[in-house]
Amino acid sequence: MFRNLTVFLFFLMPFNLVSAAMSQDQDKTILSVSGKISTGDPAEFSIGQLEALPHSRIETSTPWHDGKVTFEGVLLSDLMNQIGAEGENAEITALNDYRAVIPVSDFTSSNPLLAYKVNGQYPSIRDKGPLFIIYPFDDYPEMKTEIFYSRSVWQVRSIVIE
Ligand SMILES: Nc1nc2c(c(=O)[nH]1)N[C@H]1C(S)=C(S)[C@@H](COP(=O)(O)O)O[C@H]1N2
Ligand SMILES: [Mo]
Repeated sequence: MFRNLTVFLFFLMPFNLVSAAMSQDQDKTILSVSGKISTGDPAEFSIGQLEALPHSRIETSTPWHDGKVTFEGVLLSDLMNQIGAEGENAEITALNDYRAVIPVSDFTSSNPLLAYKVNGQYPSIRDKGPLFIIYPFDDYPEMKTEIFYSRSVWQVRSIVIE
């Protein structure tokens, strides 16, 4: 009857453990935003909290994927509005300590997305997840330059508004 062992084990687990196992990743803090923001500092977000913000989608090719890719997430402009960010630059740090500084003006002029889904899936760290900053390269071919590639930070961990 239970072809899938995971499904079978879920039926054996008490309900609270089942919901913990299912929501664990959704509720874990994966992003911290600090600096010149008007909400609690740092503002921390789980995937679930990011999904509660306005949702946007970008379809584009990138130097890191084959063919067109669909990214879903929150526009950095919407995220900045949400936390009342007022600064000149956003310093982005990745899990591997890679850092890039993005002028905040990019957020309204170039519509970069903080993506938590790639082709409908939550990307693992191995697949450059859980958060990937992506620009709509195909809509703005002039952004297909090293400057915007270097701002396309994957495995984003934290943002500091300066
Ligand atoms: N997390 C993370 N994001 C990153 C980088 C990095 O080293 N780590 N390199 C950046 C730079 S400088 C560029 S040009 C591109 C590099 O992509 P490539 O390694 O596929 O050439 O990704 C950007 N995003
Ligand atoms: Mo680069």
